[in-house]
Amino acid sequence: MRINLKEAAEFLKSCKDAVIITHQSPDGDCIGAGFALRDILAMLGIRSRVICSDEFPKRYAFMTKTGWGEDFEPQTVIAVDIADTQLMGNLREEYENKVDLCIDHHISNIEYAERLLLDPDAAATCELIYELAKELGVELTDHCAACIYTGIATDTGCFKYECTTVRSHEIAAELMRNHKIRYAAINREMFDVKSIGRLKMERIVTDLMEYYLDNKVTMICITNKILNELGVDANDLDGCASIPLQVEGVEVGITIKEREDGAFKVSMRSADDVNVSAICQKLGGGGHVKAAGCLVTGTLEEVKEKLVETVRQSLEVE
Ligand SMILES: [Mn+2]
Repeated sequence: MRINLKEAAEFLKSCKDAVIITHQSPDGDCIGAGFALRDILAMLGIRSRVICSDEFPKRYAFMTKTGWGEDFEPQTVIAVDIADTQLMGNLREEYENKVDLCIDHHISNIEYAERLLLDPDAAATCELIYELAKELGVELTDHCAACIYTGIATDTGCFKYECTTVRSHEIAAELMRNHKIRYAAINREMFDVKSIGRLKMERIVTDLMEYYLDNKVTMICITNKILNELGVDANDLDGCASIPLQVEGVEVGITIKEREDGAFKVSMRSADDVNVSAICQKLGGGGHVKAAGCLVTGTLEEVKEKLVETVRQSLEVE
């Protein structure tokens, strides 16, 4: 059932002993939303605990320093920034049918929760958390403000993606006006700082970049062999899908990553007009207009050929 902000605030006020689920491959928005919500619930005198199927990347450690939460038998299950129960990872089985409230901004939300607060116009779930706090009349701590700021900053690519709205800027401004947030340090940590493994990987990726269709399509293939040789882990791959789009004149950037089982996970990004969600749907996947993905099987050569051909057909139609 869809509910509005007021109803979600009422629900939060009356809930108790809540687990807050964040999605697999956690990002700044779900972590920020989870830990900000935990702060807000604490101010209402409600115990909560944040959980996730995966470990958090190190750069988000400042958000977890207030603690993951208390130990209790959950009475309430809240999901933040989770559009589909599949994204719960190994927590799915336990929680998929038990979510009392989902707070989300993905238009693709499959409405699995008992109550859903969804605003597809919000750039980040953290914007909804901020509005809930206001609705509840809760005075934010600086930590809570920093978590919300981080969620908005990361989901908007530091306020530069198209999803960024007046409201994103207004909330960030209100947070900066009323709180001590180390925003320069946070943004440096989120957007500029790279692990050595990541830098090595970017170098290799740039070397390996392939160009198709008059350089309108760029592609990088990250095989398990490359990962093993470099000794880089999954965290180093975070955000890699945006690299092929950095090339001048490119329309579609494709990143192929080999999975353990030999299938290839494809991330597709569009620089401007091309709808990559439609392209990925043809290959059994989906996503957003400018960022989508799919899973393709076959040899690497077959996969590449299939991808280039599908993109070529779509470019021709336009
Ligand atoms: Mn989000």
